[in-house]
Amino acid sequence: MTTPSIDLLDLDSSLGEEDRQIRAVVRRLVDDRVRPYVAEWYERGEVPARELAREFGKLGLLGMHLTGYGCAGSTAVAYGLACLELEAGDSGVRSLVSVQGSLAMYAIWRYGSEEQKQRWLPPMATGEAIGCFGLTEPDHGSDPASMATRARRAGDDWVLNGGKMWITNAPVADVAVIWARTEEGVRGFAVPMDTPGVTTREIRRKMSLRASVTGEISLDDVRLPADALLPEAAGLKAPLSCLTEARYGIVWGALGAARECLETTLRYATTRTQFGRPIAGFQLTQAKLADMAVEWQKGYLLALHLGRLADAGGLRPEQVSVGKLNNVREALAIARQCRTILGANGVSGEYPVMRHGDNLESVLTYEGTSEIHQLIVGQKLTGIAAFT
Ligand code: TGC
Ligand code: FAD
Repeated sequence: MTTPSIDLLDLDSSLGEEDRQIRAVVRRLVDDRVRPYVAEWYERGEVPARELAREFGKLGLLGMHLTGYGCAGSTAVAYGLACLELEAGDSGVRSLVSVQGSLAMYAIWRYGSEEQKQRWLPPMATGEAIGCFGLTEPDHGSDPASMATRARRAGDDWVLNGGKMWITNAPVADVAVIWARTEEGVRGFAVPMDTPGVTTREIRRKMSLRASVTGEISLDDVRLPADALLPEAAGLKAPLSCLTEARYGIVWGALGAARECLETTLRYATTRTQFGRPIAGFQLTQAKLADMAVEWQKGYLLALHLGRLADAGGLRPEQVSVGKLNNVREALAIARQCRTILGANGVSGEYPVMRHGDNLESVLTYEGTSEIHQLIVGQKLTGIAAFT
């Protein structure tokens, strides 16, 4: 059965040919390599991250919006569409790609030395090497300025001590971009994960993002050569600028999770009968479907607008916050509402809706909680920072 389109405003018609082609390729990849397996990965809490990274690398999805060093140099809109399609499969799969490309690779690409770029970016673009991004700590999440991880100079070397928590890809990573406090303020380091003193432990029993590998990183007298320092990254502004990149991908990704929920629900509601008629024929169901489709379209318009601002070189961090706040919040509301329409089947892993809803709980929290994004927008509106 064909799914009715939720693109009521024909927004797709404004996409360029290349953007559509990239979207079609990613959609096919998700159909072949994610959709048939993801419920099982989710249930087991395991995902073949290395295998997937290589497949994504083959298609040029890793760091696809970056230029040089084996990266595809695509438009921001194309990168967004790729995130949407990946997250229609599962938020964890999109996370694998956005942490690799927008956080770890972007940090090295933007702030690294030429040697660091040559060493890490080509194998990361192919998926041979996996990266992670360590900003959050057990006691410092929303407020990374208070981080406790320290880096001190020891001759020409650096010695790192501390710990990072909730780090996507950490247990499977070859390199971690670690942010630490030094005497000169916050600095970033490209830390090979096999450096003595680096240990990682997987975080199990997550009830969300189960098809994503998350871990803790301990740094115990980790001695690094001087060239591990990202020379151009000085101050908290550097990691925060990486977050802007990844948050942009989430603006789009959340729409993918919501689209999957909505399309599943439309198919379900038009075939499931109660009281002698399809449940889609009840006014209460149609009101829910209409409201969700309207919100989805508004989110898509917003993502397209932000993408076009980015492609024109003028996207500001607080504009990305507007997108992340709105699209994740609405995607979660859509997932919850869709679940009601599926009745008992809504809680079954046979359907993707509850998995997406559970995933979106993490998406609402990571990359800046919804409250943090409200405060970023509030600060822009009022000129008053209300974080402390
Ligand atoms: P504040 O004084 O506001 O800013 C310090 C400097 O940074 C600049 N800045 C930014 N630059 C680029 N992009 C941004 N988003 C920026 N936000 C701030 C700012 O202009 C300033 O520059 P300068 O030149 O004046 O020095 O810093 P603050 O300490 O008051 O913090 C502000 C706050 C709360 C907004 C920030 O700390 C924050 O965003 N907190 C949330 C933390 C967070 O989002 N962590 C995410 C960790 S990574 C992750 O979750 C990955 S999930 C996996 C996946 O993506 O799939
Ligand atoms: P807290 O900061 O303790 O916040 C708890 C609550 O208090 C929230 O509701 C928050 O909004 C609220 N709050 C905090 N401060 C304020 C304030 N000033 N005003 C109002 N309310 C406030 N981090 C990484 O560095 N790299 C990763 O790869 C990564 N991957 C992740 C993967 C998953 C699955 C998850 C769940 C998290 C990941 N994170 C990662 C961590 C994530 O970025 C943090 O969880 C997030 O920034 C929030 O920090 P916290 O969990 O410590 O919550």
